[in-house]
Amino acid sequence: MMNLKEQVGIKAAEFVKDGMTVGLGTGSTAAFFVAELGRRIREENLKITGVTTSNVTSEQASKLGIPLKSIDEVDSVDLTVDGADEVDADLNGIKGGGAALLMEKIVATYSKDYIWIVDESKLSEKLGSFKVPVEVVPYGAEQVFRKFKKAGYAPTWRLRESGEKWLTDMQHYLIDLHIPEISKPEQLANELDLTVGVVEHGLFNKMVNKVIVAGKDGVRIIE
Ligand code: ABF
Repeated sequence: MMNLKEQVGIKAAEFVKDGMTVGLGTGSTAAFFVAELGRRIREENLKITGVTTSNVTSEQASKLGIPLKSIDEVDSVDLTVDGADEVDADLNGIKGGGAALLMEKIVATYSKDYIWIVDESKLSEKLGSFKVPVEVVPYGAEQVFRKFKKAGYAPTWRLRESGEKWLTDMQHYLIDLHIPEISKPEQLANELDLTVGVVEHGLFNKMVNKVIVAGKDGVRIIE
């Protein structure tokens, strides 16, 4: 019996057609999607161009023989498939648990079709069970941290095992916000967008076209 993440990864690959430019997401669920594309390239001679959302995914795709281009080398992306950390009833989501939110949001922005693949544990009525990652430039990051603390967002630094601050692929820090219930994700997103020093954040509001969910009753698509 395939695990839930593998089920949705394989299901999402059914939406990939020959000749597509495909955004390859990051995380353990997206890894099953990328693996299935690798299988189809090997066994069905699928012809696609991949656009990566992280160094980790680039490594996996290269090992699988998926041809890669950067987002700036393609006109646009036909379909991006990615994981998510939490999805609410309006299909707003939180991403960035895998520290790849900036490149993921860039690729998603230039994608004609955008699919998330999740197991049902990621679904919530309202966002807030998962922290909101905020990507900040190192210079002034401490000031931003204090601003979030004053706002009551219970910020924490994303740290490496060594205890050093995590550096993203784009060489920024991550501050995680712990806000138990986010009833107005678009209002919070606007506030973060206007905070000087913030590069991007993990609130992906009104971006995704469909969410493929695997649960105990099988796989379903929410649109
Ligand atoms: C990535 O997928 C991240 O944005 C998100 O945090 C992660 C979810 O990871 P997983 O599929 O391993 O739960 O896109």
